Amino acid sequence: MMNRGTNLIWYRQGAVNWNEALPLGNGRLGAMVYGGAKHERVCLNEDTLWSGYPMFHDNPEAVESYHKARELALAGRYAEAQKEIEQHFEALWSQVYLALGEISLTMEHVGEAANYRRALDISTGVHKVEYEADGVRFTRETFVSAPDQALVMRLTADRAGAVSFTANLSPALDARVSLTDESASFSGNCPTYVWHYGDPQEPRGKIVYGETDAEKGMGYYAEMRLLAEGGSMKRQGGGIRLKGADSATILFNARTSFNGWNKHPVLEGKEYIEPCRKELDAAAAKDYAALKAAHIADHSALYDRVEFDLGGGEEKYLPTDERLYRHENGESDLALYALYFNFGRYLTIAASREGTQATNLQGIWNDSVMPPWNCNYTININTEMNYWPTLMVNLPECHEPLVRLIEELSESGERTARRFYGAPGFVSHHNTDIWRMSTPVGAHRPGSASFAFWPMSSGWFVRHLWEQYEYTRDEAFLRDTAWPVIRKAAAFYRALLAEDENGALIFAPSTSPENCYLLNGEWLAVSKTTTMTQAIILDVFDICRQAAGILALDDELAGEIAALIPKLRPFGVGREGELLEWNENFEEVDVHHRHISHLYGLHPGRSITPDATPELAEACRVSLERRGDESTGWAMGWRICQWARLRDGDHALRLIDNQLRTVDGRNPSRTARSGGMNYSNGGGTYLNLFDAHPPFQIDGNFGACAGIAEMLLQTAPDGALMPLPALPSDWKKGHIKGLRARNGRIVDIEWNGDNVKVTQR
Ligand code: FUC
Repeated sequence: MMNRGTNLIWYRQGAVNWNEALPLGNGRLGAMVYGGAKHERVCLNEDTLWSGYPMFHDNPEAVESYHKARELALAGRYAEAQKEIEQHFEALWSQVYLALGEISLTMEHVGEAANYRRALDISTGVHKVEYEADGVRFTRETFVSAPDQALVMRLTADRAGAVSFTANLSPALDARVSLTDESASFSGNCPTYVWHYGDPQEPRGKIVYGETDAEKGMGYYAEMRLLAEGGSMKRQGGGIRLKGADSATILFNARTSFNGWNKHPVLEGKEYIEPCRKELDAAAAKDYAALKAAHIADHSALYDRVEFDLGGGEEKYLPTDERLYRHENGESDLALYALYFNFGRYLTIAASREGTQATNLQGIWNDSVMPPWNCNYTININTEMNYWPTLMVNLPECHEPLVRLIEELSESGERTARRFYGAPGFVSHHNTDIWRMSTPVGAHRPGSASFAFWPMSSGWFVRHLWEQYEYTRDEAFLRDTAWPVIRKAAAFYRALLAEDENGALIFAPSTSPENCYLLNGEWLAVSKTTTMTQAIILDVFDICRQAAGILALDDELAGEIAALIPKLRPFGVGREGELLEWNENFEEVDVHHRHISHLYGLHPGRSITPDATPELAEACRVSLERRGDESTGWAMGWRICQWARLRDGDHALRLIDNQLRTVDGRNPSRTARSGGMNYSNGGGTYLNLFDAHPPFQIDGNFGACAGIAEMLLQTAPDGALMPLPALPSDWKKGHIKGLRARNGRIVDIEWNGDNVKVTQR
């Protein structure tokens, strides 16, 4: 029997805004369901709907500029190094992930709805609305099916002939719309480029559509079909009116011309209109019960792998918004932690399936054509965080979209290594998109080096390939997929290492993502090196060494790289005992900064542990204390993981509690959608359990999910299990079943006070 308290998200009212709607998805198609009784609204997405086409933002000045900046940084002339980078090294911005459109339904019942409820069962991926109106009981079930590649909505009533509504399908972009008595569709091409509000070149924002085929963006086609038992259907106005049916089914599908990261979506685009229609034909040929059964079987095969229970009382049956409000007022709800953890697993299954695109800043759910931060892949933390729980919660197949992104980036990034650094191997910076942009953004924008000059994501991604191996012990994967990328990433850093004043090896210049220090009253980001840079390079070299050993490779480069490890500049400790963030003990602009990049070695890296390097672990603790427990959504998610690695369960729980504070989305100044972005404190959770940066950003959901898994199970470097390494004192009794350990085994843990039972499968 499904545990409602840990698997059901439900409300006594419909969503009043997007952050109250509930997400459905099959990895490719995404839907946000509002569930209103009289008015239903479903915002739609397709995960390949991006602006632009393959472009390489070249900068012919870059190599020379990089070497100038390097000399300046090595000489301690940081302000000049930063200016050099911002004026001559950087290039253009990434493309944008776009909203597709929406389905809206207006019901014809006239009376007020009574006994209303809407619920998403995350164990089945089925959303259900139920209410009474005009003396009739109505139900509306929605899911997005992976086996049948369609959104399916079923409307029923307990009185014959009572289902009457008008359905509309509307596009978010400029599109051609067409309508029959049973179906509505639209098609078009995505913009070539979207200028964001506030961009120095187009401050008011601008959407540019191409004229010629070569300039046009992604082709797309979307179609909604209505099927009804009884009644009559007819197009009317811009929609389809269904009158007097016993029940009805709505099917929706969309496809684009996307044909790979390096293929022009029009000149070399894939067929998409016919395939989309054919998939709908096939779905329409099945009855609703068969569609639903196939969907649930597919979803639960992934979801049921893990089970988490902390007990809890009757409060777990309350509506989700009431539970959140109670919880932030200090009332106990242990099952809420399990629900929030399960929601992270649910979002992974709904947004990242084999063959689909990796999850972006909003997963796959976005209702804007000018979304915050382009709704792109921000790869200086956010995309990585999206995938932190995936392997731990035993969803290795859901990691595939990220692995593919990394492989493709390692191809596009070869050109960037060559054209921007004159170096071998590959490199990527802090943003990417569906076209696998690997160049630095920010051109000519003062201050941009703090985020744009960051050639380290290629190194961070090596860790993801390595972890895929650690958790699955798949040597063929390590050899055929991971190794070539690991080697190329290592080759890039190796070629560019410099010596610091003590002869230790560093990568210069460097930044610590998005953070700044004060020097002579000036905010600066660029310095000689940073702790994160060194930690990532150490990680890459160490993984390279280990992988070459496991694969028994006789590889000259791997041998040279292993020999460089002891020469890398070690981590430093600052005046207050904190882990040093830059190469010097600079005065920080913001001690509470959201990024905790310098702690990379503690998490997600493994070079700092309380056992092997207790002094450094202690320095990380001081750093975390100084940064504080208040931050943006994702930044609290990262802190949960860090505290778990420090084995302080009570502190980790304090961060989870902070992250579960509501940002209810009704107050625009706290909501910060589309326009303002909150860069400091104020993060939390929307009423639909989405993470609030604010605005909505999905990484925090995954960071917290991973943090909870880290609190319950870690694996020591020698492969030994560490059950319950950071168990909060409030979690007295419970079980977690089905997590994966780094030795590739499945682990069940049950505990009751000091009594702990661990089983490996
Ligand atoms: C990073 C963060 C911001 C935000 C953005 C999308 O740059 O510093 O907080 O999450 O990505």
